[in-house]
Amino acid sequence: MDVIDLRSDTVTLPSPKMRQAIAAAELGDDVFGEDPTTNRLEDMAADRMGAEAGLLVASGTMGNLISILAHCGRGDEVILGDQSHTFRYEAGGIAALGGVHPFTIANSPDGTMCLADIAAAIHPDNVHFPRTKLICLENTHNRCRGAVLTPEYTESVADLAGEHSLSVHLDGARIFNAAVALGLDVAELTRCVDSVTFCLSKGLAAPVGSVVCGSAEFIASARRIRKSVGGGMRQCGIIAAAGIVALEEMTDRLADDHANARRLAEGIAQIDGLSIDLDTVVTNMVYFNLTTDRLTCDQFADRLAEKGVKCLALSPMGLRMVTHYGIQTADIDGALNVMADLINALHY
Ligand code: TLP
Repeated sequence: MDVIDLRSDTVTLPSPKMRQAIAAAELGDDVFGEDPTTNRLEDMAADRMGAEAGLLVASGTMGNLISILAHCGRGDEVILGDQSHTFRYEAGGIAALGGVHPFTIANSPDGTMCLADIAAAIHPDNVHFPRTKLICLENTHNRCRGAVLTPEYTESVADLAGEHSLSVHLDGARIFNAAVALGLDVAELTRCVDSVTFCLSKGLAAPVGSVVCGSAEFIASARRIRKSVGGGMRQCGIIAAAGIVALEEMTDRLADDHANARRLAEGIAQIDGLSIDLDTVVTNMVYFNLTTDRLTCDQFADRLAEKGVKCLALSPMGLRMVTHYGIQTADIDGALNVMADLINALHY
């Protein structure tokens, strides 16, 4: 059975060109700074983000962890959204490994946090409070249905941070999806932040890796922390080689994923028994719900999987499907047919 895997864009497999680049990569020991392919990727990434320097890390989670640990010491506080990936899905690493205190603010459905709420969360220098050091944003915003933060919003948060001598870190795991959706150069979205993590895997389809970008001083500190969490990788040019292809060839094609997500969402809207807010589908994420009580979301996801269509049931958000490099338009139509058949079968 052919499987249509819409659980996440993390399931993408490397392109043939990536596999060739991996095989041909020139290698050295990156802990000595001697892996030429990794050095090239880090320079390319920094250039794309408009930053001074870059650092290859094993994953988006590691990139966010290292960045937050580079900005904050033990007992310092980071302000972040209550729906943010770092707060929800990164195993509490910032608290467990860094002693960093998370102060959460409600994310609006569009992925923003209200500026007044952020301002109110910034602690004055007082012995009772953790020291506020950092604000974290996420673009695109995963649990806010792939919502895109605008450069204007990012700048307004950076301005507020600047007034209080705070830094801003951006979880830009899918920052290229945001840039493509807005029709902007990605550097427009990172211009005012102090650090950004973006993923080479996910929509860019590299098998492993993320890059942290920031000032040279920040990256030097992040490099030391990467070593301390065991992330110093030796001949990591084999990872970087695929990352270079990802940056050179895979960013523009994200528009195809967005078009497929739109097609999927419009098809879901036609199926009696499913509900979706079409306005929320702006990148490659499609969140929707069941309107029938004959099946829970988990049961629906299980039944779909039996028929070769994989998605995620994310209580209380309903179901999530994510389009990516491994999904063609015909797969979207196939998945819609399976969903419609399954829902129809419930009525008999
Ligand atoms: N997100 C994964 C799961 O962990 C939920 C997914 O399938 O969407 N930031 C954001 C915004 C993310 O969505 C993710 C992965 C990460 C960071 C972490 O990246 P990795 O998986 O490379 O550690």
